[in-house]
Amino acid sequence: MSTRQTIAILTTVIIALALSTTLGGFAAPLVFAQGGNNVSIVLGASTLADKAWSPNPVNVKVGDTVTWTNDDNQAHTVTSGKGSSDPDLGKVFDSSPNFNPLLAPKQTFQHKFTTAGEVPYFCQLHPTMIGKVVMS
Ligand SMILES: [Cu+2]
Repeated sequence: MSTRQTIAILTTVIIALALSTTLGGFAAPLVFAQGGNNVSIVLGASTLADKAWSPNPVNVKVGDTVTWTNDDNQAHTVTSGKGSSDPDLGKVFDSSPNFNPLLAPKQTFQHKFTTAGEVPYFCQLHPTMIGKVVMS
């Protein structure tokens, strides 16, 4: 093998390593962002109306999973629908069918969204806590 060939091979290897490192560096935040559809139920949520959820609305891609975490110090529900009298209450998702189990502090609830569109949701215990998931 000539010195020139050796240098060419080494250069290729170095470029490949540099690329994989760069791509790896990009891939990590992308994966994090994809899994980052997290919604916090904020402290004092019961009186905060549409500020009870953060972020609100939450924008996701079809196929994404949203994780709600109860960061408040009292129980809540994460229930699709526009309110207690909505005939579609809980049809898309409901952390707490018939209020059981309630989403206690520190607990999480997850739902995977499979169709584009908007889904309003609220808390059955505090129906003024209103939120929205927007899927694109
Ligand atoms: Cu609540």
